[in-house]
Amino acid sequence: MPLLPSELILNEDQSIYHLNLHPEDIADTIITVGDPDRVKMVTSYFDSVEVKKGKREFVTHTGHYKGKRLTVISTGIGTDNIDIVLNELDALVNIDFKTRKVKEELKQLKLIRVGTSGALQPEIEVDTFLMSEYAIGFDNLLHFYDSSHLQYHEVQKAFLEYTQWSSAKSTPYVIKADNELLEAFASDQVLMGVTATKVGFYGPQGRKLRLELQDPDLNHKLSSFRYKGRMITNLEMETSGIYGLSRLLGHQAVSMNCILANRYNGTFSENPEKAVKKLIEYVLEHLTVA
Ligand code: R1P
Repeated sequence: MPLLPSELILNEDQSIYHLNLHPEDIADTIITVGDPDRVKMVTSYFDSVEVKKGKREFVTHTGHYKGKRLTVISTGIGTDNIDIVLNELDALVNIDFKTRKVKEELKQLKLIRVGTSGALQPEIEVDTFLMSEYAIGFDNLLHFYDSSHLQYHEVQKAFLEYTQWSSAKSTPYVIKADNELLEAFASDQVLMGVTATKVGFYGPQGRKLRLELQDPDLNHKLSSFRYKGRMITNLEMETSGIYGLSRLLGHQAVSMNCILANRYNGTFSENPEKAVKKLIEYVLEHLTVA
């Protein structure tokens, strides 16, 4: 059955609804960034940029870096946007827009998130590069998909018990990064961690400006939780959605975080732009071999 116009939405020029892209606009290797301005920061290192498109917070550039075709796309903030970006990127490669049917031969994309993040452990210094081996999702995105087979239920159970989790919030889920990409981006310059993905920047990440928090001790519970020698290392807002949907759709994904804040001891990077640029350079160098 062809996908109905209300389900697979195409613009008048046959580009995909939110991303405003045609299938030929994207490469098989895609860097995702949160901030639309970070797209040009990445492609400023490219030899050439052939595609520059955008709509809303979704800015896309495709070009070549050292002979490799790469796409850089901004997702904006949050896993609700990740739902749109991952489904539409997948549709661009795996759905035939003319017949509106899923292709028989599916393509696998490589997705590398280059984002910023806050550390939860006292010893993780600002400006550190941290690669998310696992994501623990405090968003509810994956619960809307048939995804129970992907989740690490034992860790989830241990976490719920340890934190005495209030069920009024969503149930956290745990997903692993792609092993091949973890290997490709690992080095002694990168710390391996477990990333907590949150649905907000303030309350959900334990920041109190004027509003009282439901659980003021939450960040402490997160940082003191241990499971088989692993600990939750950092907070951000997209990784669990990227890992979960990539696994379900058959794509490879890894999340690289530049630690700008340390939430445990209250410090913030003195030169965040420089730190992010260094992570971009690191990722680009490792991509040419990935
Ligand atoms: C919050 O300031 C934003 O920064 C982090 C969070 O995940 C959230 O998107 O990542 P980016 O710098 O990639 O946007």
